[in-house]
Amino acid sequence: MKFAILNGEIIERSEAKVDVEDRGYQFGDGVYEVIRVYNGKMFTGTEHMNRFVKSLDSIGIVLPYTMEQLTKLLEELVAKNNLQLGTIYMQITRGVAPRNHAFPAENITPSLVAYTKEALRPLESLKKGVKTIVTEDIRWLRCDIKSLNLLGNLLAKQKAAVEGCFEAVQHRNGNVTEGSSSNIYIVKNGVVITHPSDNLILKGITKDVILQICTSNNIVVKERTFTLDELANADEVFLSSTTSEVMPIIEVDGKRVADGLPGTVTRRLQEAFEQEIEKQCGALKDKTLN
Ligand code: DCS
Repeated sequence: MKFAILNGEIIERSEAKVDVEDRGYQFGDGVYEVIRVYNGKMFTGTEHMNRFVKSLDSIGIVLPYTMEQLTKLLEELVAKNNLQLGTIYMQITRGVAPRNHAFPAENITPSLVAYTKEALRPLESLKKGVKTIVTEDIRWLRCDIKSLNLLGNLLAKQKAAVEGCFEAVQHRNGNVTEGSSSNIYIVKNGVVITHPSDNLILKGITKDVILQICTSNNIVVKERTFTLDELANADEVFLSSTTSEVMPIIEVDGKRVADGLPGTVTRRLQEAFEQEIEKQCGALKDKTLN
C-alpha cells in the first residue's frame, strides 16, 4: 500500500482527494517542488524547502507548517512508502474557495499534497546524451516562481516529444533561457555558460550544485545570456534538473553538438555531481562513468 500526504496527514494514497474548487485545480494557483531521493535520503532537501517557501512567499501563500514539520512529514512519507530511489512530488495551493479570480477575502487553509514515485537514475541517457529541439519561450515573466501553471512548459516539451527528443531548449529573441523542465548550459573553450538566475528562468537547485562544483574544481563558469548562435557553435551542451542530474545534450535541432559525444567538461561535472550525491546520501550502485 502506498501513502500520500494530504493537509498535514499521511493517508492511503487512493484516499488523497481534493475538492473540485481547489484553486490549484481550477487556476494553477499554487507552487510545487520535486525532490530526488537516493538511498532513502533526500538530496538537497533543505535547498528545495527554501525554494518552496520563496515561491510561496512570491504568491502570498503562508505555509501552514514549519519547515521542520514539513521536512519531518516528507521523511515519514519516504519511510512509509519504503522509497529508496525515486522522487517526492509536493505541492501547495491557495486552498478551496468559490471560483473567483481574486484571492478569497477570508483566510482559507492552503492545500498540501505530497506523494512519492520510484524512479531509477536515467543512466543510459546520462552516458549517451540526449537530443533536443529549439523553440520560442512563450511563458510569462515570472519563471523564477515554481508555479503549477506549466502550460508553456508543457507545449514546449510536447514539441520535443513529437520530434522524438528529450527536451526543448527555449529562447527569447534568440537568447537561450532554459529547457521546459531543466536549465541549459553551453561550454566554450572550457568555460561553462548558463543564463543568470533572474525572472526568466527557474533557479535550479541542481544548477546551484553545479555552480559550486565548478568553483571548487577550478572550472570557469559564467552566468550570462547566450545566443542560439553560440548554442549551435558550442563545444559542449548539457542540461540539469533534479531528475536528469547533469545530462549531456548531443543534438540540437537535428544538428550534432561538436562530434556528437558527451564532452569532457560535462563528464567531469557528472563525476563530481555523483560524488556530491554520495556525500549527502551514501554510495550509488551504478555510476555514469562505469
Ligand atoms: N527549469 C524548469 C522550468 C524546471 O521545471 C526545472 C525542474 C528546472 C529548471 C531545474 O530545477 P531543479 O534543478 O531544481 O530540478 N523541474 C522539475 C520538474 O518539474 N520535474 O522534475 C524537476
